[in-house]
Amino acid sequence: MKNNALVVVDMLYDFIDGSLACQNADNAVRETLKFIDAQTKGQGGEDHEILDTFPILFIRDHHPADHSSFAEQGGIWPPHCVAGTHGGEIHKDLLPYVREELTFDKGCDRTVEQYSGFDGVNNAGQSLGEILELLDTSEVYVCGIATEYCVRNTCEDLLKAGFKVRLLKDCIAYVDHDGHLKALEEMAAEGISIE
Ligand code: VGL
Ligand code: ZN
Repeated sequence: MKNNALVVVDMLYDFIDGSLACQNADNAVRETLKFIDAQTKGQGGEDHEILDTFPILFIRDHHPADHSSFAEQGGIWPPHCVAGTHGGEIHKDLLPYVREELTFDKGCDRTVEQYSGFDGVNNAGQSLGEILELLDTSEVYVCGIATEYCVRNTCEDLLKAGFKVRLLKDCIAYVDHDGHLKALEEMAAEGISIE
């Protein structure tokens, strides 16, 4: 049997309405919830029971307060998604679907920038790729923030690892609209399915 999963990239408050608020973020969260709902149709039961048949994996940008990507340290971004702050938390409407072992943190090392969810690890030190293999996943839906950075890098690494990647275009937010469109075009050319 073919197993599907959903990877939700960085749907965190700093990217939604915080220091690095992205365009279309509120809408992307709403559309993601609709997509998850559509997967549960006919199943009945509680929200979290969907996870037994359709795993949902969450990526979190999770920086120390002095991360090298921050402007104060010579980086290109305002401070964002600092571990332990509200800005680094997953949007509350998605929390019913969050499981600790399916949550992967990246950018935790001060000196390293990590845009790809593939670099994230869960609290047991397991990587996203490792867990997708364990779940016997072949097709991965991707949504989240931001198209040009973490969404793109995550999709490309998933593709390289051999997964069929289906990017949900209504469920993503972006830093710049033109950059978003260009990234979608380039990802489509690479073999990522834009849906
Ligand atoms: C991201 C900028 C800085 C992202 C993360 O999630 O796309 N962008 N850190
Ligand atoms: Zn970051």
